[in-house]
Amino acid sequence: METIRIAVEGMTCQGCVNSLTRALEATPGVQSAMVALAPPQASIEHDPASAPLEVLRTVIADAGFEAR
Ligand SMILES: [Cu+2]
Repeated sequence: METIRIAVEGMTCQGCVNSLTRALEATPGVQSAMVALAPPQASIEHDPASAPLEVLRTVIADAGFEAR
């Protein structure tokens, strides 16, 4: 497992934080996700082989946010 930190744009409230956390943690290869509003970012513990950065970016985009 590796931990990656991704800046996320578009989150405005705790509901955004919760929905993105759920989306990330439902992703195969993601062990855990810690999402924060200030600063807006996600710290994701993942297996880079099964959940590479491109996949994480797609999950964030599908949840309605934008990975920076
Ligand atoms: Cu929100």
